[in-house]
Amino acid sequence: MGLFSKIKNMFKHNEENEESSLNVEEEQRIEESKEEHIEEVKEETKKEVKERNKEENKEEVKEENKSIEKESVKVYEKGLSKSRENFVSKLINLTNGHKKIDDEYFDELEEILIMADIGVDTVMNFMDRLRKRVSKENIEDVEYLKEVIVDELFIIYVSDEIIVNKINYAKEGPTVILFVGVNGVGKTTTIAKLASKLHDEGKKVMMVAGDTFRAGATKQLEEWAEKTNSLFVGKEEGVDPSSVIYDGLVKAKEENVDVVLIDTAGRLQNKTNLMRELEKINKVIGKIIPDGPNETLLVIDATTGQNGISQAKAFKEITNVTGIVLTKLDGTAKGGIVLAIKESVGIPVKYIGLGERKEDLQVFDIEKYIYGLFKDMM
Ligand SMILES: Nc1nc2c(ncn2[C@@H]2O[C@H](COP(=O)(O)OP(=O)(O)OP(=O)(O)O)[C@@H](O)[C@H]2O)c(=O)[nH]1
Ligand SMILES: [Mg+2]
Repeated sequence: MGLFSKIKNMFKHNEENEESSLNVEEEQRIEESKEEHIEEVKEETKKEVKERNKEENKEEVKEENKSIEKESVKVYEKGLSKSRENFVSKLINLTNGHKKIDDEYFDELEEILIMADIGVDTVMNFMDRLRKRVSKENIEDVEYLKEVIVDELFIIYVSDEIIVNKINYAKEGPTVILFVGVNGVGKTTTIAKLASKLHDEGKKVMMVAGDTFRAGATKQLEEWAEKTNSLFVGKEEGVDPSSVIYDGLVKAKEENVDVVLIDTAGRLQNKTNLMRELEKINKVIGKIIPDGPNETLLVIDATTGQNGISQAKAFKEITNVTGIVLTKLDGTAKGGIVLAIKESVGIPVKYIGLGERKEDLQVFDIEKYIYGLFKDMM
């Protein structure tokens, strides 16, 4: 089965589950009432009661996870609607306009992919592979080729690697996540969204205002800390960010914080200065948290297209970026940038921003992404 069909079935299955889960609930209720009856008759030991509670909790968590998962698919669908309308309608027009798969077809397809911000190199690679596959498998049906295209786009992302999009949480002590990126890409709001999610998971969160450069940046973060019930450490404008971070991490250890989110200023005008500053920050973090930072997340604004890719390449040179947060995907019709980042930068996209609400920050999932992008074709 092709990946196209696999993804299609996977999410279809999700929708079907919604109906059938009623029956499961009913069955469960009957089971539970039976159990209650037995309980009346039989005296149970405390241990047995405890065990059952554990099981029930597990079921509750399972149900909760299912609904979070459904919500997440919806966020992807909604957030990628601009890209989907743009990309899929072009792809459908291409299919309708061609009875045969010929050079003209490939040229048009190439243009569509480049316009979707997939990146020239990535597209060239993709076209090579597609042409080979078409000739090897003797593909003549343009309708079927649409599915092959989705399959191949998926393969670009996955290649042979295991995709590590999970945050690397510390086994012990605070997990330190450093946020870097140029002005206005969404660092601070991403920190706020993530803090709020972590708080919902029961984690104790601290925000550290390492952007001491921009007037008002500290105040802005402090307000987010209040709104998200996070601890906050910040100092006045103009002080050395490393000193704020030092104080923050000392306090985080004292207060048994689970996750520390550090905001930074992202001026790229002077690469050497930024590199020195980040080196210093990393050194200070390492002094207090030997494994820290556990993550350095580079925030990129998806609406800036190839410019964002250049930023990723530049930051990769100056510091150890462990993951990318791609914001404002909802604001672009060129959602293909996710694929370009993977191929041309080689750093995993860990989170994507699909809107301004906290729920709109999602762990990046290639299958949901492909589904969000091609739903109307499936
Ligand atoms: N539509 C949309 N807007 C977003 C998303 N992420 C962030 N934004 C908006 O982008 C704007 C800039 O966000 P900030 O978090 O202030 O960016 P920053 O990187 O901290 O900026 P500086 O502190 O100036 O360097 C804000 O208006 C956010 O609401 C997203 O995923 N979708
Ligand atoms: Mg900011």
